[in-house]
Parts: sequence; C-alpha cells; structure tokens
Amino acid sequence: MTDQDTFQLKHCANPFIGHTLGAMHPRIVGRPPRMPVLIGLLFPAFKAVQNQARQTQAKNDLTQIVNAVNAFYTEYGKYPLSTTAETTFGLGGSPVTNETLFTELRGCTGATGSCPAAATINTRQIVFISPPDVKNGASPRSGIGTDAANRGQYFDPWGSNYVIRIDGDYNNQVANPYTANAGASPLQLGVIALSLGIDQLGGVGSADKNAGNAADDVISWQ
Ligand SMILES: [Ca+2]
Repeated sequence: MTDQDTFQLKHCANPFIGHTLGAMHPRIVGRPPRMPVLIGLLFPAFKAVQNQARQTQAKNDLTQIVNAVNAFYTEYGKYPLSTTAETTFGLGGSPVTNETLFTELRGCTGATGSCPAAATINTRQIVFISPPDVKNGASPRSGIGTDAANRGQYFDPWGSNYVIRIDGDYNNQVANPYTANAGASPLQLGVIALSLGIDQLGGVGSADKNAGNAADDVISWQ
C-alpha cells in the first residue's frame, strides 16, 4: 500500500470512492475533447441563455410600454391615438409599424435624430418613455430605429417591432390576440403589448399561445 492509499484510508469518508476517482482521474483529464467538439457542446447552451436574457429584456420593455401608455392616459384623459377605434400598432395591426405611437410617447419635437416627426397628440411634449437608439441602424434590435427605413420604430431584442393594442373605443376592453391559453377574450385592460419572440412570427391572429409560432411570444399581460 502506497503512502497515498494510506492517506485516503485515514482521511476519506469512503476510501473506496476516493481510490476509484483517483484511478480514473488521469484518463478523464489525459485526453481533453478537441476544441470543435467542445464548442459544439457549449454553443447550444450559450444560445439558450442568450435567448432567455432577451425574453427578460422584452418583458421589461413591454411593462415600460404599457406603463407609458397608461401614464399618457392619466396625463391627458385619453390615449395617444388619433382615432376612436381600438388600435393595434405593429405586425397584424394598422399601422403595421409602431413609430406613430412612440413619436407621441417619446414627446418628439420634430423630424430630427431618431424622431420621424413631431408629436401632435402629446401637445405638451411630455416624455413618457425613452428607449435607447439601436446600435446598428441597418439591423435594428433592442431600441429605436435610426435609419430612414425604420426611424422611430421600437424594436424588440430579435429585430421585430413591438406590437401594442390600445382601447381606443374606451370600453375598458381589448380583443385578445390569441384564441387560447392567454387569458379571457376580450381582456379587461386598456392597453396590451407583445413581442413576437425569436421566430419573429405569431402575435395577432394566433391560435394557442402555447403552440406553434406563438409559443415563444412574450406578452405584457401574463
Ligand atoms: Ca413567435
């Protein structure tokens, strides 16, 4: 018996396990996986963590958007709409992009910088929300678009416009964008918002919130 074996017998709670691991140890560390194999194993885990972080970011943004619209209502006694119909901004709505809403909520003073126009309904030009500009205007994510093609649009972390639905007819209800597993329809709310998620599909007009293109959507109300 070597001195090391004697030490393990004296000091380990289970000397057999200690001895077995000791014997395996050189084989485990002796031939590390080749780098491409290691990257192949770690990359999916990294992507999953990254997507989880983006979902958290989207949820926070949605909360801020809903709070901003409600703050506008508190300030002006009406929603930032130029119509008296229930209105959806973004994919599946009219308009299909959201810059007209955020021009009002950001209190834009003119067609300058990332503002496409001056606010007209927000007559006192109060700032209700102030997201950052996107880092890449040609491939916009996580902020306000700055290029001519997307100026003033508020993008989610995957590159789609956030979708916002507002109770423009003031019946304290909005239609639920999903037919199942996303709460009642209509929803007893004045404003809701959603992100299309990593697939950039789903949202308004989807069936089951837990299935297909809708499963990765991030919603403000649940
Ligand atoms: Ca989706």
